Amino acid sequence: MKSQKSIDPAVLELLPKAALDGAETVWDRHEAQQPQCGFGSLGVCCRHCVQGPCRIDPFGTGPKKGICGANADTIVARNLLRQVAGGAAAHVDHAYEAVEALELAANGEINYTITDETKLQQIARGFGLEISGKSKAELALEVVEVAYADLANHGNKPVQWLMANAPKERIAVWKSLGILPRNPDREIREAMHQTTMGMDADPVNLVLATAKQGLVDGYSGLKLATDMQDILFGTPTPVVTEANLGVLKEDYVNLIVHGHVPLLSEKIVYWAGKLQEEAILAGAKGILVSGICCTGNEVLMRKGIPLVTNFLAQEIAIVTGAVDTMIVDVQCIMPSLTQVASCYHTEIVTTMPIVKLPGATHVPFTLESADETAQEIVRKAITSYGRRDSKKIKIPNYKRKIMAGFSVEAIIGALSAVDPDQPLKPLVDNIVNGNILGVVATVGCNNVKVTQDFMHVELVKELVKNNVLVVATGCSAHALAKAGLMNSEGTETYAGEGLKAVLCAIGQAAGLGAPLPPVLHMGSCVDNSRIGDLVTAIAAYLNVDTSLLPVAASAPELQHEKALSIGTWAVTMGLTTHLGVVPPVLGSKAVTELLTNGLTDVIGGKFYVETDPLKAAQGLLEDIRAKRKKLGL
Ligand code: BF8
Ligand code: SF4
Repeated sequence: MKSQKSIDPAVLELLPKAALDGAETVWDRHEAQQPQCGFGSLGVCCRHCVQGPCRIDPFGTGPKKGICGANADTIVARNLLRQVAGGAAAHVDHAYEAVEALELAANGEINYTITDETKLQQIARGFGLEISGKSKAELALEVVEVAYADLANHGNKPVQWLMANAPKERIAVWKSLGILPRNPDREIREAMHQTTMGMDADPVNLVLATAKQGLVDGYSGLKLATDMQDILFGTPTPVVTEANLGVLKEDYVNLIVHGHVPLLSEKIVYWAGKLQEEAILAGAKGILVSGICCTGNEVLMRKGIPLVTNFLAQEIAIVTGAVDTMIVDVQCIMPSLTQVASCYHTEIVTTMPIVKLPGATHVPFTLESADETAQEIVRKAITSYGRRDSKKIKIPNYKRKIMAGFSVEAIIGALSAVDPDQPLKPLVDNIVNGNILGVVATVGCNNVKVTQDFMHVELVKELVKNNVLVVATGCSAHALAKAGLMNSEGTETYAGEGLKAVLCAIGQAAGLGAPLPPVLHMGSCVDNSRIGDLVTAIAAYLNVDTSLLPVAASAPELQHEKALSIGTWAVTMGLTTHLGVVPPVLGSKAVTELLTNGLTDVIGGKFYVETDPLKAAQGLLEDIRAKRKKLGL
């Protein structure tokens, strides 16, 4: 399977066209990079000072120390800490922008509304804020103040977003390990400091600092971002749409939103709706907005916008020749997009001051000018439609129906139809009676080192066959959507008998007239916080520590630093966390041992690396069965 580029038939159909059109893809560049550097792959290369670069010879008789004396353990652990801090920085920065947006919206300074007052109140209550007698705006400003207080915390008080939301048993564990984060910005700065030349050389201390970054990511990144975005744009409820390149329509203006932040894409969706007439005047049947990567997930979850494709096929979307404009915000945007676009009529529009691509059109996005910017971009797409070359258009006829929008609130809503007083009871009862063996969250990316979507899909098919309920986010969710695992037919085809019975019963009770899908789409990568909330709620309901639950996580095809930080957070939550791609740590036996075993006694969770999907499924099933046994199930 390794030699095949993708299991996605739409991608396979377009790859020869890319070659014909002269569009170089990620797979071409991956091939040109072979063989990739062994030192880098093992994590034993250091460039943290200008005496370097230094590299450790992991097998032979070459150097075992860098020029300063740092050994493989130090170098590997330092590199990992920097990567995880990099991922956390991306998520905290994302969250920060959402906090600012809520503040400006509450002050009436921008044209964004506070959509979900119930969520706002629920979050405010979590901080012990008084609700009664306050307007939405007043309460929002108080919540914003709490968020800013975390980001401006000068003392040693732990991050409030964590203290109010994390399970208390977990907080006790993190406190005893001395890894409770204080101010997210300070912790990220500290990680940079701790890993610079002449600092920490102790792999245990460095790995614990990495765990702390996981908590920064989980609570000041993921959780904070999701909370702010739900207040502003609404908490998702079930939606039905379609996924894969076949959602593009030849006779429509195709505008793709790509990136991560919904602040602009929400406005694009709104204005695309308003400006349909202009598209019709330009000769199209209308405007179709569709999404790639996590901003695609954001507008899917809240607005039912179809998914085009996931990370690895972002270039391939352009190869259809039918994409008029692709607008990007932040993260996971391949710099190659403009080169691919230059083979077609497609215009790439960058919007953020920290993401500019040579060859793209830059339309600066600010919250204050969001409506004008969105209109300008939609009109650009309409103009771009007029430049199409019909001979170059080929839209593969592959798409799958999907049901998404499974926020925790939506899941509880569906379960309430079975038991309104104790909504979690039907879920927990079915875990106890074995209809549901356990729950696995599959998250994260595509990675060109793996046949696109293969790990996600094969792993998950095996899990659901064995009655594991799967929840998914990010590009994993895209992969499973494209493979037909996010609709009722997927339940009929793939779910084991016990799981099927539960999904049918809940689907009927909730009035869907069909079973719930075997994989529940819980959103973007920052929405991994929703999975954290679900796990926290189940643990609280049962009054046990999260590390005891028959729950695991998996990033089958991870590529991004963000996926490493999310995975680290999952481990700190006490979960066994599978990685389907080997992270660059094997150059240190000590660090590898700490991550996959040594820390388990103290933290409860561990990384589990397995590159074969069926073996990985067996490993996760064993882990879940062992946890069930411990609970007496
Ligand atoms: O934040 S899963 S490739 S798109 S990093 Fe990127 Fe990975 Fe996709 Fe979403 Ni998450
Ligand atoms: Fe080499 Fe040490 Fe400098 Fe790293 S910090 S580049 S190991 S001298």
